[in-house]
Amino acid sequence: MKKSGESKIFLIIFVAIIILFIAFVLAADPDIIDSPGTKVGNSTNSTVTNSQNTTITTNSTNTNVTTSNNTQIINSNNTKIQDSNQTVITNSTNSTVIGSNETAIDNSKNTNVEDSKNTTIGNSQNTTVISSNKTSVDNSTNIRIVNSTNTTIINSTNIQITNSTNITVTNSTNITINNQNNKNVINKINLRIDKNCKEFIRGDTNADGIVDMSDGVRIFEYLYTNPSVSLNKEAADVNSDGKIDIADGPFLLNYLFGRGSAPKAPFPNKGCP
Ligand SMILES: [Ca+2]
Ligand SMILES: [Ca+2]
Repeated sequence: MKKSGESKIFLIIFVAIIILFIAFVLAADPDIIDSPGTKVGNSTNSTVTNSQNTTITTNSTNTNVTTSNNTQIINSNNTKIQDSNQTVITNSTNSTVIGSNETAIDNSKNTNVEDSKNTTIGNSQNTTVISSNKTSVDNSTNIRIVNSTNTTIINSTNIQITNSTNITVTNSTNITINNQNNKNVINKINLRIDKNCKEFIRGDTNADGIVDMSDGVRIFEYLYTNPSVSLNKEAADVNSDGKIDIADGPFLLNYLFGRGSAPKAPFPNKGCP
């Protein structure tokens, strides 16, 4: 009798272990395929495929979403969204969005968007957008836009834009734009446009950092007595008409004596034209 009782206990423990194991596997690795309206919370390694209206919530990590619509990712880490539509990512870190349409990212960190279109990023940090079209960034910091078109940036700081076209920047600071086309920059502050130019101050023809009489004299010297004298030729086009000639020296002197208008940018601070 004793032996039979022990066997029963062992059997119950064995079955309990199997049930716990199955429960653990289901909880740890939910696979959601072709399933509408699924909610997943506190999970790891979830895969969502061909599904609609999926919500991944609260403290989930390593979630993969592929070819799905209307997915919400909240308070999650390491989420990958691919070939999906209408994805919302909120309060999350380390999210990657590839080949997707209509992605909204809010209050998140370390987000990468690639080959995607119609992406909206708000209140976020450390965002990279590559080869994407129609990206809007609002109230965010540390943004990199590369090889992208139709990007709008508002109220943001620390922005690098490279090889991108059709950019509108409004009320933003610390922006670096490299090799861009069709830029449209409004209310710019601390804007630096790098076209491989050496920064200069218009009028500072001897490049000593100060615009004064000696710069006017240097123009006359270059034009009339010593053409080999050191002269910053971009700075010497003081009236910005595209050439250095008899008009530039008097233009500068008139300004210095308070009789004429100031040179056009870059002036009085260093910059590129
Ligand atoms: Ca000077
Ligand atoms: Ca000129």
